[in-house]
Amino acid sequence: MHSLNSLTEQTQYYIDLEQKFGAHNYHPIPVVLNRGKGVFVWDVEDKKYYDFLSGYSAVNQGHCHPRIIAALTEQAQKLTLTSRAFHSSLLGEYEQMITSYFGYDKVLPMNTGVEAGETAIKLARRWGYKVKGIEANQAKIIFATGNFWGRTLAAISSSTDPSSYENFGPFMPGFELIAYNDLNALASALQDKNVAGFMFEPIQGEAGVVVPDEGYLKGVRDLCTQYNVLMIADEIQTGLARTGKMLACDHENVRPDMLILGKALSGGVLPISAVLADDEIMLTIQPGEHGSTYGGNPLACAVAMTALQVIKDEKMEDNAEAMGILFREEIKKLNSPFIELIRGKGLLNAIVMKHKNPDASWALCLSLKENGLLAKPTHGDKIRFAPPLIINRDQILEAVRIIEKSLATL
Ligand code: IF1
Repeated sequence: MHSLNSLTEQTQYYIDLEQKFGAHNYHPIPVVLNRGKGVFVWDVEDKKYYDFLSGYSAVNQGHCHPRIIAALTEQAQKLTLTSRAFHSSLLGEYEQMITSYFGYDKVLPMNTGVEAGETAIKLARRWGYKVKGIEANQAKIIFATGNFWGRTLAAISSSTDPSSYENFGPFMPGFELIAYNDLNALASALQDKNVAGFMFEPIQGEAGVVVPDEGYLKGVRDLCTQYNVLMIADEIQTGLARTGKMLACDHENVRPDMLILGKALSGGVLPISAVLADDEIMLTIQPGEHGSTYGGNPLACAVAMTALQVIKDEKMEDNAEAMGILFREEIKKLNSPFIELIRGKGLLNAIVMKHKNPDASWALCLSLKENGLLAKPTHGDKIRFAPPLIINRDQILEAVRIIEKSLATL
């Protein structure tokens, strides 16, 4: 735990407000931010930090990317929401752009990541009944242990993390769990004719950046094809150049039947998510059978089109690949007795701490904050390091120096 009295009264003032008037559903690092630009954020004391969390990969393009902010502010003066009761001039153009960008027939626009996950499950069930011929209300979706795809009752029904599901039951039926990175487990689960889909993360983010073996994604693709089960890739955290390719699935050249995007689809500006699929799946939902108030709103369309364009224009995939290799190499060179290992792809990395003290990762993150870098532990002994994809070589090297300095305080 941090010693509160060491925080300045400004920071303390804002933390106290949240403590008094906000739900206590988070335990943040004790820093109060009020400005962001590129790879940096500033706190209320005007102290500057490297952001190595990037809004959990929502800020891949960097904080307040000028082109994305320009798209936001320009569209905000014109038209922000029509609802889907009417057409808008931006929705069709956005749909055309994102479907050709990723190579799918159609897109269903939603807002948060978990809504997109729910949408994908509804589409998979509907496809299961209408196309695969599964008996009514018998459709099953397979998930991997250690998954995280949000906080709704359906999402926590597939969770293996007690802090996600405990005392929130009863749970959604028709969900089954298998071990992650285990093709035998998947093959046996898919024997069941009632299975409509396998929904998984190509790299598990919340679980602590768990990278499956080479060949896992290809194996999933082949098994789903063989057993006529939809391969549903949740790329909300791994997509949009984060892992050094536009999609994590691109590392093995596999094309999921359904692609789920969120987070950086807006560059961290507002919640935008999407499910992409071909007609056989997408058209199993007809008018009036699914939607949302803000899904596909003109403001989101303008922001998302620019957020997608800048990823390509600024070659963020290549930079993420190169800077990720540099980061992992430099961390390994530290040879720290407190680091068990570092793992990841592109700029989605995590260190696994080796320390008898369970609070070591929290203490390290507090020290990193003192030294000008923001990161947060995930699941105890792992610390995710995921800066915006625009970070350059000098900034990576400076960040590693900060990490080295903080490790020395343990
Ligand atoms: C929070 C975790 C990460 C996601 C994947 C769907 C969603 C997420 C792969 C749902 C959201 C966020 C939620 C956020 C912290 C962050 C997170 F720690 F919670 F698990 F990244 F690992 N699929 N992940 O990672 O998207 O509905 O939130 O827009 O504070 O809960 P959402």
